[in-house]
Amino acid sequence: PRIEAIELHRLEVPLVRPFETSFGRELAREVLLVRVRTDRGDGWGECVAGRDPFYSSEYVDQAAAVIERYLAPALLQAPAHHPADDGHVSGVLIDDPAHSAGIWVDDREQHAEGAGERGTSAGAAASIAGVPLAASVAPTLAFVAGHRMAKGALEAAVLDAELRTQGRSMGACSGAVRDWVDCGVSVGIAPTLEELLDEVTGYVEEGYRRIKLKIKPGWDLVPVGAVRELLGRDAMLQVDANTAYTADDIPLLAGLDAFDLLLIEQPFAEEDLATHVRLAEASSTPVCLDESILDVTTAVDAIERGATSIVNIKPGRMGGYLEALRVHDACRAREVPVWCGGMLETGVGRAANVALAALPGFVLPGDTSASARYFAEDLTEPFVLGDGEHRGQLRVPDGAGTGVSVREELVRDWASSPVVTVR
Ligand code: OSB
Ligand code: MG
Repeated sequence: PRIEAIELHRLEVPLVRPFETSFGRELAREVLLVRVRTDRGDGWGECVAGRDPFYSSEYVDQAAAVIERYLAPALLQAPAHHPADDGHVSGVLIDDPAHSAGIWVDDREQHAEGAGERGTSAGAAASIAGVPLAASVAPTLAFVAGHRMAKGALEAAVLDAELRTQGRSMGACSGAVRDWVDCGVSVGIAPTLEELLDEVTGYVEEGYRRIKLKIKPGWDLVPVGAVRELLGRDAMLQVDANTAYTADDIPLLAGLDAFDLLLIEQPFAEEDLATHVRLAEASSTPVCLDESILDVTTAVDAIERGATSIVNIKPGRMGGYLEALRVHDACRAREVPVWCGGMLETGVGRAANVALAALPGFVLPGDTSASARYFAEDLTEPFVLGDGEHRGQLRVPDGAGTGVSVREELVRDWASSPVVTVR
């Protein structure tokens, strides 16, 4: 496909309950959607940047500006792409009538298909073959420093468009090994302990397989202890500090060891791997990085230094789904468990996250909760937790691209500013 226009859609979607973290309180999700229009159909991507530069230095006004001014023009001006000069995909042109046109597949995928596997013999890399346009996005945009969330939204939209033209689903072609994924839920800081316990009780009744509590100084040992008591010893429980602590808090954080947590997520600043190493040495609770993991290089570095023994993968934070696959592979090769984080995405971003969570290295439940945990109405068909053996799980979409369709009337109705089109 050839990119003909890139649209930016800004929306404000109310949350069903306020979401409070150590860095602030949100009542609505400010959503930036990117639609890539190609000569062969459209694709959608969701930017994970928040309204304010609190979780990360990126924020949504800035992401929209950098896309409009730098990134979208660069993609539109990139020379028509030929798989042969891609470097990422080397292979032969397969003329498969199942696809609307010939697609390039590399040798690895042919072997996997030939073996009747779902693309995952042990150690096989989980990259998506045959998506030269999506694979060209990161190299084309590399001239802009940083702005990973903005880049990730564009790559997601291009990948969706390209896979749709091929009739291939994101999960199946990136090496998914399961049709349903285990879901956890991220629980915000509550006004009172009683409200926290009520909220957690509700999620347990809905079937969530793991609880994550947001913590901050003054909201840590007591609420975590109370929730552990409520859940019982065997339930999966973890905490996320979103960088709210400093090295002086290491003894306090080591006190969380009493609660048998799965992990403690990002207690210290994004740049501060050294203090994470010190906590890992002082405590028995595994340290898991979120904000610090910017790409595969920082992931490997953090693992090798002992700053993280579990990794939270968010494609948007790493500049895209293809980099997220590289982080997955690097972690898997080092036997480091990963799980799929979330950024309060609508169905557009959630669909890609759920597909990612179906990969083999994702051995812990993700922050891939049902649509109803966030929104009264979702922008796509809603994600709903399963029943019976699929209690606490979401089904991996199997339609082409992300496998969900965007309800364009809602995108219009909930718009918070006019659509920007770059041609
Ligand atoms: O740190 O994981 C985080 C939401 C917004 C920004 C950062 C984080 C979160 C969450 C919620 O924890 C995850 C979700 O349910 O989408
Ligand atoms: Mg986090």
